[in-house]
Amino acid sequence: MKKWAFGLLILFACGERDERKPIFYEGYAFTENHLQDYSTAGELIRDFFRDKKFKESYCGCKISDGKRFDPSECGYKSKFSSTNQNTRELQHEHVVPASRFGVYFPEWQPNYRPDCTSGRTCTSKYNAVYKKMEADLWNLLPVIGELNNVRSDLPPGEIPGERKEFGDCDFEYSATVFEPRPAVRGDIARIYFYMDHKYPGLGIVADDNREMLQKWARNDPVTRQEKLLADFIAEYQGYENPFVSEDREP
Ligand SMILES: [Ca+2]
Repeated sequence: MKKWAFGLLILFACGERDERKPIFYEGYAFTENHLQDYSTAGELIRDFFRDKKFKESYCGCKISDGKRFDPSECGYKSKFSSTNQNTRELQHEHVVPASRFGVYFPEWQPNYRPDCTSGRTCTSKYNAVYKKMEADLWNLLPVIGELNNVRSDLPPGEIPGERKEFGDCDFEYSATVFEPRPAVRGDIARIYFYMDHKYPGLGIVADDNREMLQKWARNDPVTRQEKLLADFIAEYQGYENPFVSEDREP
């Protein structure tokens, strides 16, 4: 092949690849400290909660050692199984579900590569930007494993009535939304506003949830636990969530 023709071919191939490349994340900036691994992020959050006598988010149960919680005072009872490990374990919930931003990556699409078993594993394996988004400490809260499973990818919302299915724990869910207890609604709203601000173009906060999240943030101002966690994350990751630190009106 002639040199110029080869060059043209390369140019064409690059041009074609550029066209297919998703542009939504090109402007996303990460600090040097930003983790690239979700499990390390979870461990860091777990370390933060060790020995602080803080509360897990969905039921307000006291966290005993970063990995477990004490169900005696918060009234949580498992719905699905008392022998299920997840009912006793604390996990680190993506407040904005990973699928909420993951679906925008080409690697998330079915059959992206033959070695991929799911969109999530594939995107974690092949997309460095996604990995960082998934490991963003600002998006993690400690919650009871069972409720993490139940919440799954449901968006936050309000459910009429008070149908409690986990003992006295004020956590409700339907086929379309989950409703957290009032004391953590502001925390969740401020995380949604952070994620929308940090990763624009994905509609994380949009017309259908903006007003409710603004109301949640107003009615549940920043508390000591939320502030201390924010200080820890800001020091580690290198920047603040302005909706927590500056009390910025979302
Ligand atoms: Ca709160």
